[in-house]
Amino acid sequence: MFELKPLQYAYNSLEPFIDELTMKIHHDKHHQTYTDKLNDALKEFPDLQKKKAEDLLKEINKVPEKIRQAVINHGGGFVNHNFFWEILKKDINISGEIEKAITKKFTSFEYFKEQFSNSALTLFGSGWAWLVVDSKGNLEIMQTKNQESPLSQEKTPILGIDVWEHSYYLLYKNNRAEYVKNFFNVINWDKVNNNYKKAVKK
Ligand code: MN3
Repeated sequence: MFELKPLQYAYNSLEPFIDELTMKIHHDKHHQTYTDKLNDALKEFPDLQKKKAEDLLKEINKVPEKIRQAVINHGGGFVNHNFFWEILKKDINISGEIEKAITKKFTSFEYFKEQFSNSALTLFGSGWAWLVVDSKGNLEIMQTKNQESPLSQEKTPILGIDVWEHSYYLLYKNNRAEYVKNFFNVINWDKVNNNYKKAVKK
């Protein structure tokens, strides 16, 4: 059985950029539903229940066809949100190896910001924009639809933004651009830096 971990910080700690009610509904309701539905999908598959959810997504083609789409959707939702809560924190400036790597790859932080924001804004419908490390250790910006995970494409996410409307609609209404702009105030760059170091060490 997969379990929803409590949020490791107060629901209001990302205000004014992400509001308390959005965090409550997003974590306690949406993330809980992905967790429940993942467990539901795996009900008849005790051997799969023992695996790490990340590993199910990495080897998605080994998941029986009957439940594969459910694992993509709800396993993805479970894993993506676990990841998302951890990369959020206010007042953390970019530094360390990730800063060097971003500057090297994108020529400047500002240009990276523009490219990442553009990716988040041009994603049609529901999904995510990501900064990932590919199998050769290179940084790359990518999008995924719905709850699809970069892990299923041999990419390791190190930063991601949820652009489903449930992640911003209460505070920003239809204004995804404002949400994306403010997202840069709540990136936990220390965590992203750790994610990066782990991903390139593999
Ligand atoms: Mn979400």
